[in-house]
Amino acid sequence: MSPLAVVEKDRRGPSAYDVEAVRRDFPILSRMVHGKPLVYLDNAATTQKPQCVIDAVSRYYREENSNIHRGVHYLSEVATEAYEAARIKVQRFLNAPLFCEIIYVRGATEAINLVVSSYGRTHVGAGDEVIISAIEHHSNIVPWQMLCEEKGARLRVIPVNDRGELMLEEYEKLFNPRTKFVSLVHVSNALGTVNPVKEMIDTAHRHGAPVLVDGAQAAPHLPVDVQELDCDFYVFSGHKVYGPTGVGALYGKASLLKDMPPYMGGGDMIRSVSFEKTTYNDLPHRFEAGTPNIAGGIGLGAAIDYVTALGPERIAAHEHDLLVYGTERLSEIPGLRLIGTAREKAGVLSFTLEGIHPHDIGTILDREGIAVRTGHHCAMPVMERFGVPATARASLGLYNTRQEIDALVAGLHRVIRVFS
Ligand code: C6P
Repeated sequence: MSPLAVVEKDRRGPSAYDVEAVRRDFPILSRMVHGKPLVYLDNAATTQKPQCVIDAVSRYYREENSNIHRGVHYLSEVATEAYEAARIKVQRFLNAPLFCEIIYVRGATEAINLVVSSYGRTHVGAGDEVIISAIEHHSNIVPWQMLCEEKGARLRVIPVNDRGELMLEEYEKLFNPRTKFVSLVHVSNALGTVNPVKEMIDTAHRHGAPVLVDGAQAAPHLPVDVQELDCDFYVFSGHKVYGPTGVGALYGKASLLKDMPPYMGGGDMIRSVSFEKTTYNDLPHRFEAGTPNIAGGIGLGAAIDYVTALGPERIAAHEHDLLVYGTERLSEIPGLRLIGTAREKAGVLSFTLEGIHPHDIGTILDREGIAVRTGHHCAMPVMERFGVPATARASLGLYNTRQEIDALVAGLHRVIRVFS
C-alpha cells in the first residue's frame, strides 16, 4: 500500500517532496471541470482522497464487510481488527498516550458536541464561564452557547487583532474563579491563523481550566502532538486529512474521560442492561453507541498511513512555500484585500475583490475549473469582525502546486475583466 509518492521519495532522498508524484496518487486531480483541468483549492472544506484510501474502503466492502465487536465469525473478527488497528494509527498520529483515549466520532462537530454534552453539562453551572475565541468555526461556538443558555453560564470571547491574531493579553484577563473551560481553534478555517495553543493551554491550566483544541484545520497541515500540547481534548475530522467523510476522532485524557457520562445510549456502549439498571462499557466504547462508520474508520487509518509516510513536517513545509508564493502573487492584484495576515499562518488565502461579490468570484473561477469556497465559511463572527459579508477562500493541500496558484491569479484577472 506504499503510495507512489513515497516510492519516489525513497528514490530521490528523504528530503525531496515530489508534488507531481503526490498528485498521481489522487485520481480525481486528473479530471476536467467545464473542459479545463481541475484546480482544487477548497481543501479546508474537504480534501481529495488518495487511491490507497479509496482502495481501503472498497476492499472492506468487497472482502471484509461485517459488523464489529459483535460476531465470533471470521469476517467480524477481520473487520474488528482492521477498525481497531486504525484507532491505534489515530493514537500514533496524535501521539496520544493510550488507545482508549481515542473516540471515533462523525467529525470535529460531533466531537465538540460530545465534550459539551458530557463534560460541559456536568462541570459548567449557573454563573460559570467558558472561554472561546473570536475566530472559532460555528461548531466551536454554537454548542457552548447552547450549554451556557441551558445552564445560565456566560460565554467569554478572546478578541482578535486586525491581522487575525488572538490578543493574548486580553485572553489572560478573561480568567476568574468562575472559568470552567477553554475551547480554542488550532488553525482558523476562515483566516488561516495558527494560534499559539501550547502557550494558551499553559495559561488555562495555570487558572485550573481544561482545554479543548479544535484541530479540524491543523491535523491535515501540521504535526500534532497532544502530549506536548498537554491539551485535555483534541478533535479532528477524517475528511480533511485525506480520509473519508463521516468519521473523525476525539482525543481526551483518560483521567477526564473516565468520569464523563456517556453521550449517547445504545448498543456497544454497555456492559450489562436490565430494566432496573444499565452499566457502561470501558473506554473508548462507552462513547461509541451503535454501529459505527466501520469503512470510514478503516479508510481514515489508510489516510493516516499516507500522510505519515509523506511526513507532516514536509507537508507543512510544502504548503508554507505555496502560502508565501500565493500571498505574494495575490498581493499584486488590484483591489484585492487579504483577510487574515497573521504572522503564523497555514495554507488559507481568504480575500475580497473591490466591488465584486465573492459569490461572483467563485462562479467565474468555477468556469475556469478552479474550485474555491465563497461565503462566511461557517465563521460569521469573523466576517463581522473584518467588516465583510463573505470572502472568497483558496485553501491549500499537500498536492497543490505553484502552477495552480498561477491559474488562480489568471482566473482572478479574468474576474476583474468581466466586471470592468
Ligand atoms: N470547516 C470549511 O469549509 P466537520 O464539518 O465536523 O467536519 O468540521 C467542522 C469544523 C470545525 N472546526 C473548523 C476549524 C472547521 O474548519 C470545520 C469545518 C469547513 O471551513 C466546512 S464548514
